[in-house]
Amino acid sequence: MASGDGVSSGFKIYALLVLTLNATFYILLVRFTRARDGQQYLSTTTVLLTECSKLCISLCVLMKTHKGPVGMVKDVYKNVICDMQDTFKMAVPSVIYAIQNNLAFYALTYIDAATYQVTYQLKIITTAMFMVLMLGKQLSRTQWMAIVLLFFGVALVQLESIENKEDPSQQVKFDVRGLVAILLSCLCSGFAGVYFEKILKGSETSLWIRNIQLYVFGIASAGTGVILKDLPAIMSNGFFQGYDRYVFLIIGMASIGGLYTSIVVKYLDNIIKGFSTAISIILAALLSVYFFGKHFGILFLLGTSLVLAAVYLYSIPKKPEQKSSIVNGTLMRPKEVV
Ligand code: NCC
Repeated sequence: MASGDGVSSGFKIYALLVLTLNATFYILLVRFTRARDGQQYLSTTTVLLTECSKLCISLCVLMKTHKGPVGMVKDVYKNVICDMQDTFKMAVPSVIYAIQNNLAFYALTYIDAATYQVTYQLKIITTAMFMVLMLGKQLSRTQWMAIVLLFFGVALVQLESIENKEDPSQQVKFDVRGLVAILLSCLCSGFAGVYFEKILKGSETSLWIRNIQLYVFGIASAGTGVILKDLPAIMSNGFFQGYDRYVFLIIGMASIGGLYTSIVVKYLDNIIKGFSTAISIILAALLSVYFFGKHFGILFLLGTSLVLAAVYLYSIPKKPEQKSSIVNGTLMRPKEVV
């Protein structure tokens, strides 16, 4: 892996590993808390607390970079408060991410973790779509083929989930509301991810300043979500209703996942982020067997294999354009050149 950006390949692999493992356990944990009986916590409040925690962590990292609070305050004042026009660029992805983060909780109330994780890979398609539309990225024929393969893989997994629904012993939950939520979530993830990458890589502004800008608006959008959706419930049962150590763990993991997402997008890109989460499909599937007693049939395995094959095909780098050469005065086609 190229390392002309000041960080080692080891660090990039480490960041991808944290992202993947964290996402795997995060989805399992959200699914576990949404599937259990008892008073349910409000997902809007966890999204809001996650934004607050990411803002605090980003400020701490910036403080460490500046070796003290004075440099950090100056940096934030100059780049976040004085340059409001620039700061406002992050309002768009923050609103989209707030919607997406809430959709994840909604979806995981209706479908199981492994199916969610596999279906959510559709975001590779939406990300590719937005890469083409917003960054002018060109995709090779193999890469488009990979996208079609991905469709088939995901369709197979869904087929099995729908079949399993008839068998109560399998305890697989699949509800069309969950599917719609995932599809919307994929659009949000693709758009917001590519938008963030475009802004981040299109200017000199540091990652942590960009994150602070994003999380300031994230708090505002998540706060609006809390008021619009759950104000009456909070008035009657409190902000922290249904909270226990697992919910706090979810907030911690969501913060780690978000911050590492930003690191991976900065030093790699959105597509590689997609590969790393694809690995978590396999882990989530294996762990679902252990935690939820889920059984997988041939369709699930086939679908998952197709999805992974598609992810692999998509990652094959485009061949550099081969030029014809003149050898001994004869024009040779690329294959003929020795
Ligand atoms: O869906 P995904 O990420 O694209 O969502 C990105 C998450 O990162 C946060 N973010 C993004 C940029 C930035 N500068 N700071 C951030 O905090 C956004 O708020 C958003 O939550 C993935 O690629 O699949 C990934 O998936 C999520 C999560 O599993 C799904 O969104 C669940 O539906 C992962 N998050 C966690 O594991 C907590 C993320 O790490 C990878």
